Amino acid sequence: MTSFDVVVAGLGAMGSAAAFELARRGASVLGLDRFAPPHASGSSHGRARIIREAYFEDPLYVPLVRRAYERWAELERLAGRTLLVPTGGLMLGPPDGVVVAGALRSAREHGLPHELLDAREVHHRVPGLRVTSDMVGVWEPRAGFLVPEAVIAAHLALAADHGAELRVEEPVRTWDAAGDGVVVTTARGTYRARRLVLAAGAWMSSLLGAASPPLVVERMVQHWFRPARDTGLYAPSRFPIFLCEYAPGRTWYGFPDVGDGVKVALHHQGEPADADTLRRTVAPAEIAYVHALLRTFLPDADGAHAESAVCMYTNTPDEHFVVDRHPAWPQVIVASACSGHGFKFSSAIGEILADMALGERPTFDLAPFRISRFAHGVVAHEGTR
Ligand code: PYC
Repeated sequence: MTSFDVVVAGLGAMGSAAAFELARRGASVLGLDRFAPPHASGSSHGRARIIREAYFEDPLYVPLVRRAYERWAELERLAGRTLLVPTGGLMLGPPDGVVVAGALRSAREHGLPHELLDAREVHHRVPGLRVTSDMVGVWEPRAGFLVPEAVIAAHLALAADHGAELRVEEPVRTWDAAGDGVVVTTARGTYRARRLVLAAGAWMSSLLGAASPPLVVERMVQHWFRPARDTGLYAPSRFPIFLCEYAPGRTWYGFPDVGDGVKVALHHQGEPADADTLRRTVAPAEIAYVHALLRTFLPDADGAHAESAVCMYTNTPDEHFVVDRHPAWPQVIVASACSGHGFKFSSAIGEILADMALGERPTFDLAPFRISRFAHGVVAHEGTR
């Protein structure tokens, strides 16, 4: 049986970053994935993922995203290509809404550069965008987007350069704690390791069994539209990433046109799904719904529908991450760092996972991300059998 220091199960956003960081630190690493990443069957495709700093979800993410920015810059240097496109960002909605009030709180608590704009000022700053007069916008200059497929490819290429063995189209079937290590079984082999990092995204519950936090996979649809006229209003130099709370509890988001159309999507509001039976077709009504939002908020982008792509969020009940050791087996590290807002952090989470796997103390307080906060979902078990 081949032995490794660490097996990483799942080579998407988090797993690829962890595999790179572990291999770079000299660990022997086996990375396993059910597909051949980067791929379009999980949670990290779509050519653009938001990065932003005035984090409306909770100020606790600000130090983490700051570290992620440092790591993205390093990854760009190592990969020799652009992976993060700065555009600035607008967090839009009513002044007392979740998005605007939350972004302001994070910006103020962490002294982040930002501006609060009224609806007229939003349109003046970004002529491609119109918000209703009851809305305001928090402008943050460091926001932008990451190119997820290129990021994952870069992490994997660098992991391989540092000696990681990456086995694709080889899903983990079972894992079992063995002494203070683990034995991992796939259709093609059985591997022993000192540590196991589970970063399986929408497949996480099946790998954790009864010990899983209560994760709900949500079907999400990304759409691309061709601006009706060539106004230049949606070029990355003139149009930032945005998140907009357009009704209480309802948010959508978007990106500039980098040549394939303006990309927009609803944030949550998707149907519960199963990763293996995900509905990948997109109904005309889903496209019509987004067309209506474009007509109101980005009228000059409301042209022909070009493309849609289905992906998945893996949500915890409080939408905060799980980054922790398995409750029964500390040699198993669980990273479900998603709930639809995880990608931007993956460079920093990879570093944290490497720290945990190699017995080093992570620099971040991981208490908010403990599995035990969902006490009823935590049951010690004998691996996956
Ligand atoms: O994390 O900024 C984000 C985001 C917006 C929509 C999906 N994720």
